[in-house]
Amino acid sequence: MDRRFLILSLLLQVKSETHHGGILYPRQSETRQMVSLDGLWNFVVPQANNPLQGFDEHWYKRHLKELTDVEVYMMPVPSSYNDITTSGQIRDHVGLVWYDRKFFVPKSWYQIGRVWLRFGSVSYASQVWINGQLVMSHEIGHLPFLAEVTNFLKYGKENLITVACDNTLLSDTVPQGKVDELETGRLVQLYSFDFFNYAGIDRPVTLYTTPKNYIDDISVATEVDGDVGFVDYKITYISDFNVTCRVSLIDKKGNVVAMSDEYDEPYGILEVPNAHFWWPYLMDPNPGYLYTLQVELLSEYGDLIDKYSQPIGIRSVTWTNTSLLINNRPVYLHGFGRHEDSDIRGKGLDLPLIVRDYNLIKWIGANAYRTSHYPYAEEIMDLADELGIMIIDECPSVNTEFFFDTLLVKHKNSLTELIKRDKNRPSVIMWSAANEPRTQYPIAKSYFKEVIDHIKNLDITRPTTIAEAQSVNNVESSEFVDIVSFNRYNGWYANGGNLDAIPLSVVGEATAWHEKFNKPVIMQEYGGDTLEGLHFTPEFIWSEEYQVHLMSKHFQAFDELRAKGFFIGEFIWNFADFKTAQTYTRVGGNKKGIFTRSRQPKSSAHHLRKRYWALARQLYNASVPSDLYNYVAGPVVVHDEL
Ligand code: GCB
Repeated sequence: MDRRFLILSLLLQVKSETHHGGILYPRQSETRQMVSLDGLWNFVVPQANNPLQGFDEHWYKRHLKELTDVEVYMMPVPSSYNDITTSGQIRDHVGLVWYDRKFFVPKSWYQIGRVWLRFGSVSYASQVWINGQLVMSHEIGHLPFLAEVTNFLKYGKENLITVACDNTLLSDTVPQGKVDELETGRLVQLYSFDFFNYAGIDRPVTLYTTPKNYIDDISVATEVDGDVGFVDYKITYISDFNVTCRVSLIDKKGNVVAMSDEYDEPYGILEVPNAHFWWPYLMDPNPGYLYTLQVELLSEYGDLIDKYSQPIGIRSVTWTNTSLLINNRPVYLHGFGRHEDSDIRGKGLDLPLIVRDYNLIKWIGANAYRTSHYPYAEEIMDLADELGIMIIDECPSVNTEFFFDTLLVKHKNSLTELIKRDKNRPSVIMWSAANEPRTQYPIAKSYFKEVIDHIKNLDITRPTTIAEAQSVNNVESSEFVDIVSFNRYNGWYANGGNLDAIPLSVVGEATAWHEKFNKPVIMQEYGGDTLEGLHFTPEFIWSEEYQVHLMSKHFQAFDELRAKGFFIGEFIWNFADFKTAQTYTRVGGNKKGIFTRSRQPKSSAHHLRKRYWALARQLYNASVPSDLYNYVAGPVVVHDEL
């Protein structure tokens, strides 16, 4: 095997060393402490002629700052590394990069129980050392991983953490890619998906403690009946002596509204009379109501051993062959496909950006989005839970072209990790198993049957979908999903410059999907690139006017489809402009956003806002914002009356 591709396979061989238990979000409590390792790390790219330099020279055993034959950069964590420096080589680097930093562990943590190290995600594959010793490896970006590091740390002293991160995508990674070598010998990463392959430690890094005997995982499923809510919970824990689990449900005012029974088993059902249900944004004046499920692990003498508080929402999700229902009320999804993407930090978590995004989502009157084309940061998902935004949660399988067993294993792993992470989120109302896989190939049939069966083995409480680009007549996978989704670019990739055929095409295609599969249908992507500030009347492709008209033609189709009773959602592609690989079809990236990359509205955003609020008023009787329409003219004054 080519020495340059060795790294990824090296990383993967040690995968079994990662933790197999729960992946609960780190939270402080009476029994748990936390230290953030975010901040400025050291960052090094190996010499181009020796990609394995870090391994050859045991970089994990020394401080990167001491290296003299490579440049040592400052690198913020969390962030993608690609756009931070001024080097094109770093932006387009293929293969390994190295990070390290020193950190202090309090003396009081010695014999506190256990210390854990958790990464929100590292893209794409990584190995982690503490004080020169390997502690974990992980493959697949956009998902958290952790390991217990109790015995690797020096207490009351300085410690060194080193991370090797590899962004190489090959035919057996999720998503797939291919590496080519230019005549100059430089490696180039190729991929068919349409967003920049950002990499690095892009989400928070946390060190936290648990007692030796601890709560490992919490799983919750909720139901509603009239105004009663039911919370079905299961707790897993690690303990070397007998313990009980006391579970209390606490409302927003701090009142305990339900508790586990006297036996305090690690499973049970809480009944909540007059429950505040979790409602989607716009369907209720108080959307996104969250309770706290407080779990206490107690010794047989009643002493507190461990405590963890999990936010939960009480709601039901059900579906038929024509509709999707939350708390037994049909919902119509109106929102976006999105990306984690912004200037400079790439896919790195950025709190100002994500709060701005949710403010725009609320401003525009959307009630849903899909995490196209990978799981988003937990902090982003937390806000969806809190604000009542419905999420179609997608795993990182995008544009898969070649199907084989080792890939299937990784694809299923990504879903296992995603569902483990997001299973308790009320905002997650559907799992998306893939975006635009090449499901025209016969082999895709057995592959996706297994993928969907796998999801169903892990979670039967939510419907499944795949965002399809194939035509209704040659798709091999839609028979397995609960909800049919399709992406189509009428007036853009098909019939660019001609908008008049859109309503007929969209109505015809959506109806054909429903007639063939007898399932509810969502249009997951439609849209057209638009250069902010480019204006033409009559509308002309790439102008703001063209995007507005393209949307209006789709709105006509959507209204016709809604009247037919099986059409349950419209998602404009995309929420905001985003960066892609360099290609002559993309001017500085994909410009299909209705917001610019810096999150300012194009004309289309104002247009979409009027529709989404009109839907909210029509469907849920929501009161529309006072600034939706600008004042134009008062009542007509008849001359004779003067
Ligand atoms: C698609 C893909 C999306 C692209 C979009 C486009 O079908 O799902 O990732 O960005 O088309 O703009 O071409």
